Amino acid sequence: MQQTMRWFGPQDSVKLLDIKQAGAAGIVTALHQIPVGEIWTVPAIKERQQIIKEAGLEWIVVESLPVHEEIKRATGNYLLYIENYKISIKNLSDCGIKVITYNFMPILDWVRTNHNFVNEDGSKALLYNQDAFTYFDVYLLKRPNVENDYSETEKENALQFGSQLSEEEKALLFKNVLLGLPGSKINFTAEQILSLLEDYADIDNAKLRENLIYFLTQIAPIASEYGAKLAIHPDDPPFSVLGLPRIVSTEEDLKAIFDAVPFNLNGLCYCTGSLGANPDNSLERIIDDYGDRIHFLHLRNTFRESETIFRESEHLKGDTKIEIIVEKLLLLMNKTKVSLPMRPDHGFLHSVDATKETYPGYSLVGRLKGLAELRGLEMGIAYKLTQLSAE
Ligand code: CS2
Ligand code: MN
Repeated sequence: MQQTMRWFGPQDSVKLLDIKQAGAAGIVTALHQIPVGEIWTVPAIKERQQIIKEAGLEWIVVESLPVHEEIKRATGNYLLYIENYKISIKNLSDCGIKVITYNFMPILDWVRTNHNFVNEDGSKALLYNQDAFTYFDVYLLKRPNVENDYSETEKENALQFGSQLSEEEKALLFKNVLLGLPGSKINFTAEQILSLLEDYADIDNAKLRENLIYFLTQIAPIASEYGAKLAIHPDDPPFSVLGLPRIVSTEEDLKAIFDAVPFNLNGLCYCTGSLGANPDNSLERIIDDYGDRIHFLHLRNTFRESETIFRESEHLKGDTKIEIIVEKLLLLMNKTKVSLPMRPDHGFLHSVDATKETYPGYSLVGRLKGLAELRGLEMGIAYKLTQLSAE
C-alpha cells in the first residue's frame, strides 16, 4: 500500500514536515481555497504540487474534488459545473495526479454528534448517537415536517436524551452536527441548512441516483481519456440524515452505481469506517465483488455501542477485523499489481495535540499512531504471505 496522510493545505496546523516524519510518502489533499464548482487550473495545481514536492512528498490523491450541489440536484448551472469538473479532471491528470475522490452526499459531509467522546485513556474520539441527532433535528433545528421521519419512541428517546443536556451542551451539539465541509472552519448556520434542505424537497433516492449516474456518464469518458480514476466516498454515516436522500451507503447502492457505468475507473474510496458502520455491509464481500473498482483506501475502525450509537475506535480494534481486511487487500494487490494508496482516515485526539487547532479527526499523533499500526500490520501480513508462497 502507498502510505499517505491527508493534509488540508498551507493553513493546516499539521505541517508537511510532520507528515513526512510520521512516515507517510504520499499526500492526499485538495485546493480547498477554490470555490466548489470552479475549475482547478494547472498553475494552481502545480503550485500546490511544488510545495509538497519541496517537502520530499508527493501529492498522489485528490480528496476531494467537490461536486457542486447543483450537479447533485441537476438544476441551475449544473451543466456548466460538470464541464468545469471535466476540465479539472484533465488538469489534474496532466499534472500526474490520477486518483480523484469525491462524494455525493447532499449538503453535509460526515456527521457526528460528539467530537470529543472521552476514551478510557483520556484520548478523544468522534461519536454518532442517533438519539442526540434526533434531538438536534426535532427539537433544536425544528426542521419542517420532521415529525414524519421519526417514530414516537424515537422522539421520546431523543427528548429524554435532550433533557439531560445543559444549554452549553445543546449549543455544542448544534455546532458538531453543522460542521462545515472538510477543510472549512466555518459551520453551517440553522438558516443556511434549512434553506439548503428546502432545495432538496423534491429529490428522493431515485432522483439523486439518476443525477449521480448522469454525472458519471458525463465525466467517465474524460477520466478514461486521461487515465484518471474516480473514487466515490461512501456516505458517512451510511444512512439518511435530516431526511436527505443518500445513495452510497449499502452494497446494493454500490452495485447500482457500478452497473450503471461499467468501467473500472468508476470506482470506490473503500472507507472501512463509513461502510463498516452499517453491520449489514460486508467489508470482505465488497473486496471480493468490487476489488477492481477500489482505487483508494481509508482504513479505520468503529465500535457499535448499541443499535443507536457508534464511535470511532482504535484502528486495529473495533467491530472490523482490520487484519482480515488488510490481508484481503494485500492479496488483491498481489493479483492486480497495483499498490493502492491508503490513509489512516481519522485518528483520536491525544492530549499532546489537545491545545492545537486541528480539524476534528485530523490531529497529528492519533493519525500517526494509526498509520504506524497499519504499517506494521501490513509488513507482518506481507511477510506471512511471502513465507506461505515460498513453501
Ligand atoms: C473523509 C470524508 O473526513 C472524512 O471522514 O473521509 O470527509 C471524505 O473526505 C469525503 O467525504 C470525500 O469526498
Ligand atoms: Mn473515509
